[in-house]
Amino acid sequence: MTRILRIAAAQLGPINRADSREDVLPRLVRLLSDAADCGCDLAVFPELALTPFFPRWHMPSLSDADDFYDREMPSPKVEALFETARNRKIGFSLGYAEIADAQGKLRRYNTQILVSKEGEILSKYRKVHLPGHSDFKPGDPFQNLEKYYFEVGDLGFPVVDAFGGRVGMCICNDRRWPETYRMLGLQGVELVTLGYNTPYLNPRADQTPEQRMFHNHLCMQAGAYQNSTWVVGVAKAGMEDGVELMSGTSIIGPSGEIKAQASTCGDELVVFDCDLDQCTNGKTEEFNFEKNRRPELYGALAQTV
Ligand code: CDV
Repeated sequence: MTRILRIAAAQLGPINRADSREDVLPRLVRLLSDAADCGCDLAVFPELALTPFFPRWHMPSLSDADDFYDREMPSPKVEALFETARNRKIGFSLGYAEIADAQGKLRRYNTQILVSKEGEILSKYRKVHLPGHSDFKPGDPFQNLEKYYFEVGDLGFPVVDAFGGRVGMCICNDRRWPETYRMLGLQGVELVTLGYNTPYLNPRADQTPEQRMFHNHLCMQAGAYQNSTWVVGVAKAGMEDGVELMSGTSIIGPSGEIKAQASTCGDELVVFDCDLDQCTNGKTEEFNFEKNRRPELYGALAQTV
């Protein structure tokens, strides 16, 4: 039996602050439905796919941002997406801002879920590598307040048996850290679903847009190759409330090569038939962890910041 998964990277164009949830959800439903029309098994949406990238704004109280978060999933506002998955028999991976009630204490996470073709949540990941700062930076053209709005994820790096393979998730800045992919790779991951919101401008570094796009692909391609896994990296792109977010949505094979890539900065599906069996050679030969990794010499990796 072949293990070919037809995957849609479901890139979103900008979601502006003036866009209500009622404006946004039909765009996701349309993409999911179009992906089902293309015969896809799974559609991958970006990070914070239901809202603008609100960490760019400072709000004096965390609760001022509550409308950007979901407390339950599916919430009534998102139910139509789950219904489409069930009706059209297509899975999806979705990023959103989560408020969890942990024994009376509210905790906020940047979260991604994996949903089956039956509309069941199969796995949840909470972003570990939160970039930016927790304090307002008045001199910056926009903020990057992820450390203010979110806590570090507490679910580790789960990998589950799903869609005929081993599936893991990570979110945006996680893609720049080799530890992310290795944590997934050590669990035999064959498909990483990954959403991002990445501005072309980095207010804290002198980097050209070309360098920014190069780094975007470099880290995902390296992660794919070194762990012999498919990586589906999906942007929220375009000019969102005055900040230009990069596109570059791509489906990357276990060889590290980009197999398919977006051509716009708007809502767009990038579809590719991902053969999960192509992960096997790299895992058994060039990157055979059992034979070639030397964890006894890697102590500093887990002991040093
Ligand atoms: N959402 C993100 O995590 N974005 C970061 C930017 C802000 C540096 C990224 O790594 O793309």
